[in-house]
Amino acid sequence: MAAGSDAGESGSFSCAKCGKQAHLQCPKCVELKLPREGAAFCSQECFKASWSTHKSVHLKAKVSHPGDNPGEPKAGSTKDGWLYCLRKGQSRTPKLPHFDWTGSLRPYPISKQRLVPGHIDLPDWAIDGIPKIEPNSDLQHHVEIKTPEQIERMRETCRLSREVLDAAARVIRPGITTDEIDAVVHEATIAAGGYPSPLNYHFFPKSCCTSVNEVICHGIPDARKLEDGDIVNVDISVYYKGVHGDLNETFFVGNVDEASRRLVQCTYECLEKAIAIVKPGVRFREVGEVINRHASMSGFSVVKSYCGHGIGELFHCAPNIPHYSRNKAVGVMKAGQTFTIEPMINSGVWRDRMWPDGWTAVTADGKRSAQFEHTLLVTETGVEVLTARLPSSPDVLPWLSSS
Ligand code: EYL
Ligand code: CO
Ligand code: CO
Repeated sequence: MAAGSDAGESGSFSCAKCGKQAHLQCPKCVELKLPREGAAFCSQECFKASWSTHKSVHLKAKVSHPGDNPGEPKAGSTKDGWLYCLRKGQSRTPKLPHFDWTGSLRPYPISKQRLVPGHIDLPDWAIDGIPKIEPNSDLQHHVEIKTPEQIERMRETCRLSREVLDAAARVIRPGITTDEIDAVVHEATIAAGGYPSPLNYHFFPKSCCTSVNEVICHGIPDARKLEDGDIVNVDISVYYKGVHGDLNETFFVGNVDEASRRLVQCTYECLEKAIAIVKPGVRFREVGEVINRHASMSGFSVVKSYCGHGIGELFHCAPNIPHYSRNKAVGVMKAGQTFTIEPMINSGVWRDRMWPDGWTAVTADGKRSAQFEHTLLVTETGVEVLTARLPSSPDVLPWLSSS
């Protein structure tokens, strides 16, 4: 991009780079109607030299006023800005797209992107939807051993993530929309000074994932009201103090049938049994054996397309941890590693399909799916569950209730 001449504007500005009198204006700042101060340059050289830092002001402006993004339909053009999501950030449509839906669930319109206040520290995808450090990092191939200082930050962020999930759990009831749950998650996260990691990650439009009934994972919070008898998974990730925490739970909405209750409890037990084997020297591939054994024994199947993952300063990194048996995961666990285990268990076939929105993964047969996730730290003697339930956590998983 080249800076344009400051035609028609009176008043004088100094170059944001060198302080000399400026005659050029950043065209993107003009388009976004940003203050001229800090957007003026004396020369193309100073404009180019400032670009790597200057461009962030455009992105911050877009996050603060996402409704004004060029190319996005204007709010109010259809039903107050509510539109169906179609393909990763590319376009939205007021019409339900054609698809061979596998079950009875359908997408509903989604609300405008939520704002993040300026004082919150942003991960590198917050502005333009593209993670930059993550895909190119060595940590995609080598499992990092965290320092005591990194571990302490992980503890803090994971506890915060747990508190956000608990806030969401407390509002789940028939009649609430998954968008309203997303609002609770978003507000609780920013109130604590964190950034909701899913927001704009690969253009994901919301601050958490809400996966109802046959949705396996990555469901987009939308205008659908939860119904009596639904099951809903809420997946929370928070970025705070430079590290991510990640956990999810599946909740009952009102009165849920016996088969669904068994599925959800079995999925919880799969995660518990997997966590129980975590200690230095154990092969990552063993996790899938334990999970598959318990799920298949109960007559359920294990999703293969989505895996547990390393986590820390990156949202997703090595190791990759499949939840199914006879997997080819490499490596053994070592003290100081942090990763998630997040089994998705189906009541019918293991196979998944993708909705036209490019995110929502559903069961191929339309039967229900459940998931639980924790972020874990391998210790010298075993494992620390960084996202463990707290004394304050709501009593919403009936099989954990004493009476
Ligand atoms: C965003 C991006 C495709 C999440 C997790 C939100 C979804 C589908 C592209 C993993 C990967 C959450 O929480 C996660 N794991 O536990 N992508 C995620 N997105 C997204
Ligand atoms: Co998650
Ligand atoms: Co995860």
